Amino acid sequence: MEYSNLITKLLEGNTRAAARLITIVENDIDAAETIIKSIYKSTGNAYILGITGAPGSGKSTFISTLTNTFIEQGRKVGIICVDPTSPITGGALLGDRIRMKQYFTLDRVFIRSMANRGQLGGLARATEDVIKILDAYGCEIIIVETVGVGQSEVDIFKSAETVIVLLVPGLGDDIQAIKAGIMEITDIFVVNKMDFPGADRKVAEISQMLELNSSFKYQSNQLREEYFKLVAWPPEIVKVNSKTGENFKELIEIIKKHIQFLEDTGVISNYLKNRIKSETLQILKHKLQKKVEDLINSNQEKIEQYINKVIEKSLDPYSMADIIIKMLGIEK
Ligand SMILES: Nc1nc2c(ncn2[C@@H]2O[C@H](COP(=O)(O)OP(=O)(O)OP(=O)(O)O)[C@@H](O)[C@H]2O)c(=O)[nH]1
Ligand SMILES: [Mg+2]
Repeated sequence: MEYSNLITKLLEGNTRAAARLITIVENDIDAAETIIKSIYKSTGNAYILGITGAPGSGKSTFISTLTNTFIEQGRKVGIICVDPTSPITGGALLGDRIRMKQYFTLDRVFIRSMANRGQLGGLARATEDVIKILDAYGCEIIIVETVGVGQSEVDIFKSAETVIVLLVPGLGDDIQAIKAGIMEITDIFVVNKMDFPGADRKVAEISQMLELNSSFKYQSNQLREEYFKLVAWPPEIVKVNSKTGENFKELIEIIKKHIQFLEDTGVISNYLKNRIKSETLQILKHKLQKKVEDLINSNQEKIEQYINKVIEKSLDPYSMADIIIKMLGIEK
């Protein structure tokens, strides 16, 4: 098989092979299919941590410090920086790569930036595939960072076992901004820059918001619960200083506690089911769309005739769609 050499090297923990394969799955969905099929059995060992926060909230600094802690524990860490807002890998992320460069020499951290280059099958699909490659490569912890807060994060974080949102002391604007979507899947709220004035007030604000939204505590992780009626995890709040590492011990304890919770309650296997379900749906959508496009391209004359019939009103678009579905060999 075309990629078997690279895959063998990947499974041996070869960094270059991981980088090459990631580039391939990002750019070629057919190749992605071949690659993921053959590495799938070697995946499922990584713990995935999703991290988001407004620009400037300190995500890069926070991730650096957190990664350092994991490395000290002897872990191998993968970091995927996803930017759904940028059509190309932006300067900020490149800057991050340079700032984080110290890790490259350690051979224990693999950093990759991904932007929304209109990936076939979507950015979430590409991210899922990159996660699997890093998992097979031997990363025990995979950190997925996204910029900003919105629906795209919710899709990207579908695979994350723990979701962390970074907020900073000051006006409550960032709280308002995260209310839509991401809120329901947040497991840990981190008030970063605790050395700034107002950190405690921010903690209180978050706590108030969680309580005000009366049923929130019981509805947390709602998006994941929808199908599986999971036991709710009341979100934790912790303040840290990412520059000095202050309170990271506490943070690590909370992360451990969350992992323990997921395992004790069996929630973790529900996450996996949910993830497989949504991932398969995405793949199906893409495959069916491609099949339809291929069919239309190779039956242009016939399609033209049907279009004319619709114009003449002897056919309507719904019936035409049914005919195409029949042509695909799928019964309605
Ligand atoms: N005082 C203080 N400064 C911090 C802390 N964490 C981050 N910073 C500073 O905040 C600024 C922004 O930090 P970044 O880590 O680049 O933030 P970011 O969220 O990655 O920013 P973007 O990538 O632009 O979205 C930098 O100047 C950091 O040094 C902290 O805990 N305390
Ligand atoms: Mg950054």
